[in-house]
Amino acid sequence: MKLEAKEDFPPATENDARSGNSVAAIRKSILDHIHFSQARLPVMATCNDWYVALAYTVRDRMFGHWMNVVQAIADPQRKIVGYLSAEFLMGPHLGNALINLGIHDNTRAAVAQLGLNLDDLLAQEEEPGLGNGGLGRLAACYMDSLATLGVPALGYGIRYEFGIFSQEIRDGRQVEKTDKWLRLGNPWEIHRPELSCTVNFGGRTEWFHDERGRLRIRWIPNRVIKGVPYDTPIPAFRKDFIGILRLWKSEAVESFDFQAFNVGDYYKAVDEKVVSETVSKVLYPNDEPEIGKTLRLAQQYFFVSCALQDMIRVHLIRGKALDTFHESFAVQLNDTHPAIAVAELMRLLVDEHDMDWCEAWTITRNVFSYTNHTLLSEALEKWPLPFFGHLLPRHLEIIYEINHRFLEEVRRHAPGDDGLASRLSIIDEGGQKSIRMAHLASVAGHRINGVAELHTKLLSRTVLRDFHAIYPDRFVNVTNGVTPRRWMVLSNPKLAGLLESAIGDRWICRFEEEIEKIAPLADDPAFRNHWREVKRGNKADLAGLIHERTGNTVDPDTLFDVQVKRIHEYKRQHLNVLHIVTLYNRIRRNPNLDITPRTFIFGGKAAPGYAMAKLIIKLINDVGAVVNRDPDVAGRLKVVFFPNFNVKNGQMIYPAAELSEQISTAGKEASGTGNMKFSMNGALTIGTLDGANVEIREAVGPENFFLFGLTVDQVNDLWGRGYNPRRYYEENAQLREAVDLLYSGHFSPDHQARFVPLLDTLLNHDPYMLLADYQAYIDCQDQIAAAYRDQEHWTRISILNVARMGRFSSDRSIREYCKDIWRIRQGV
Ligand code: KOT
Repeated sequence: MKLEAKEDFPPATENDARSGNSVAAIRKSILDHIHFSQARLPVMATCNDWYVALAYTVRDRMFGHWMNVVQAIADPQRKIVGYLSAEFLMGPHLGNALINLGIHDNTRAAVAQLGLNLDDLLAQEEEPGLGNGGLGRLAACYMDSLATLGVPALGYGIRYEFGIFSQEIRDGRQVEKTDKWLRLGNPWEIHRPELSCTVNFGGRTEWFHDERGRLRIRWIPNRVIKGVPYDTPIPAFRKDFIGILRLWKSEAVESFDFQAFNVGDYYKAVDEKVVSETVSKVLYPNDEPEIGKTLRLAQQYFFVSCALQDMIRVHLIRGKALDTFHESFAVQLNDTHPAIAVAELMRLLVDEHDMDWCEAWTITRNVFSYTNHTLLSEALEKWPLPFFGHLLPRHLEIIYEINHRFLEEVRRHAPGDDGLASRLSIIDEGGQKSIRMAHLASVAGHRINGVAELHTKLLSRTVLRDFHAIYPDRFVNVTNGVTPRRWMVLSNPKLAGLLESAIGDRWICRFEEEIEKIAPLADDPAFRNHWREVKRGNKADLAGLIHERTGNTVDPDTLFDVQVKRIHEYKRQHLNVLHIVTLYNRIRRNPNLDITPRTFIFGGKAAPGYAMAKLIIKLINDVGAVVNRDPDVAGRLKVVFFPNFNVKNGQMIYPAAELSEQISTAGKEASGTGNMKFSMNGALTIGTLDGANVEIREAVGPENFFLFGLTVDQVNDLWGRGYNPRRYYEENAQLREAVDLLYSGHFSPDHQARFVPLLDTLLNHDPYMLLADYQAYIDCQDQIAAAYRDQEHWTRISILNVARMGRFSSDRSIREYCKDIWRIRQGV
């Protein structure tokens, strides 16, 4: 279907007050919204009222672009990406939209004419924290790149009423606060009740004869809820295109209320409403173990069913029959959280649209592909069979049928190898029977990808080894990337300005080709001076913020050594702490020691149920409290924990960092994306050969990267030989001194034994091999301290880091997905 512009419906013009980009037009539009959208007198408008009026003003300027996307979605020639993700960690919209629409400066001027400051309005926005960390933020960067590359895309997810908790630090401990991000409304979204879907749960299945006398199966659910979509435009960078983020809210179905009313059960009806709304109530804050939670599975099925119903609707509007569904959509499963989509598409095609099983399976296989984001066994999703069958009885049958046919194929491939069949089976028959969601996704997906070269290699050698053996061609690597729009232009305007004065602005959307043009300037002393001024300015800004948020005074002339990411034992924030305690011991022994002054900055949330991660937060704060006030240290060491690390705070922290800590145990971090954000902002990396660190090091050059630690092979080898962490403690005086000081209660005088669980774990098991990597880490940090003293050299490396980050733009990642996975042509 081609949507023609009709004479009697002229398109909105470019220069009226609703879409014009001049200072006057923007100013007029803000005032119009204060009046017409909010019914406020300007003199009585609050800062939030002005923020909302500005948000509407900016949103208006995306509607023209939106219509272009509607055209593309209606065009049967164009394939659409359906990105299915339980998390989208978008970060604040306003600043990003101003940059991408190219109206930042005019808006600042327009706002100033109204007697306001744009920064105050930007600060008003509550960030939609609809994700835990890396996985959700990746989905957000990919939406930005899809739009910028002109690929029609719908991001499907859940409109959680409460996103990731906000973190406060009290007495050095994490305190979780619910995230009421919708409290004051959300001006960015468009409510689309007319596109609502219904989603069933529970009940049973039964055989029946259809009108043509064929014996078929139908699902008799015992619960139904409604999914209502809310659309948010994700603007492309300086192109008249957007991506659509379509998030579903769960509501009660009216007809169900009536049923209850009919029997006079008013309270049951109200109850039903409460239960239905619960489904999209809250984001699960865990970054690790799945604990068989009904609500979690209900959430996954809920948004996936809505998404597929929506895609089928779009496909049919294109005037096409369902047997070509795979020509309209490429659907990416962002890890296994949406993997139930495989069974749901089969159900929709076979049960609801009467398609033959084999034809439906061919389509399903063509549509889906699967991205794996972790090798940690505790994070691999499994659902116990009885529990799964209780919530989704029809899907259980479908999964059995998929598995049955799949295992027949396996047996043809390797006759008599029952071990192989049971290892590959979607159903784990050992112990408590369960469904392995990664297997479901791998059986169905025509492509399976890891998120960094090392990760993809390990994936095909470990977790999905048997799948790789039978289907090697399904496996591809797509190394993660991040958007230079948000993570450079928006968050680091000083650096962006300097880059623009040197090489123009083409690097912003042609990062791969253009950014390397600054490399020769690494040898230009004047440019290096400017570079240092930019970093110094960002450090001073962050120092101000740290003071405001924590009360700590930090010196912008010290080395800013930063580790911000989720708190997890495998990420080894406590290895960083061992370094701090080691330096502290050196100073205590020799108070006049000449060391490179450092500010250690930590940030990150711990899953609320992860006791060890929470103890690590307390450890950082307790060590900080003692070190920061020790007169012997005399400002040479400062330790701060920046509370509530999120996108907004990240935007302030990455640009100010000089040293990026990427110190996970080799083989544990699938990729990492913070590592890329730091490096793009001129921080040097201290890192292990893990995840994308390997590729970052190759790209920037080994001489410009501080490498330490065991490799994956060495880690495995050491486990094989029998790892005894206590031996490292006994044989290394410096390490022993650090560990003993922690045991002694020096940092926890109010509770001497506080850190015993953590220290005992290190000495007795040390599952992440901190003690094995300790000395290499300390030696590497000593080299860094020396290198930092040569500021000319340091700056040179910093410039080269940025110059060589071309590969790590999410635009490159999305181009690879388009070509190798989605088989899609790019738009603009
Ligand atoms: C969480 C639960 C189950 C499965 C996967 C996860 C997960 C993985 N959540 N975040 N990740 C991170 O994803 C990032 C984007 O690919 C990676 O850079 C990072 O290494 C993962 O830890």
